[in-house]
Amino acid sequence: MFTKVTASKSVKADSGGESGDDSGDDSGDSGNQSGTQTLVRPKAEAKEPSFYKVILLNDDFTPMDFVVHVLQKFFLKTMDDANKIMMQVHMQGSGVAGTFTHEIAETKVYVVNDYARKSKHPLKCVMEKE
Ligand code: TYC
Repeated sequence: MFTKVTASKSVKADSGGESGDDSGDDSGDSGNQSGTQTLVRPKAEAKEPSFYKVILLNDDFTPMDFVVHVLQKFFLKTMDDANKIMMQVHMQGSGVAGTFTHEIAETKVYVVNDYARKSKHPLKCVMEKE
């Protein structure tokens, strides 16, 4: 992919009346009668997004049912998958609820922590680069 850059040699903004390079100039320096030059430079390639794990942390007080409910409500897990993830967190201390781009992971962390806090449970959710 290339970007067209027009660089003016003079301070004059427009010599008037000319649109496009119809000067018949095949010299290769891309010059024309208006004193402008068209430079072509490679455009920066689009970067692939990084992914982030959204992780639930264990605690001693949040009810298991609430964690299962959170996994279904915010991570669209089936009852079966939600139970497996909840038990993984309960037994191992943490577990992955899902993997997302940075902005989505940040939003999931925010809404889950906010929901837990408003429900008066200490459940915590964090994100970690994959
Ligand atoms: N350990 C909690 C209990 O025994 C259950 C629990 C599971 C809490 C997962 C948080 O992310 C969590 N009630």
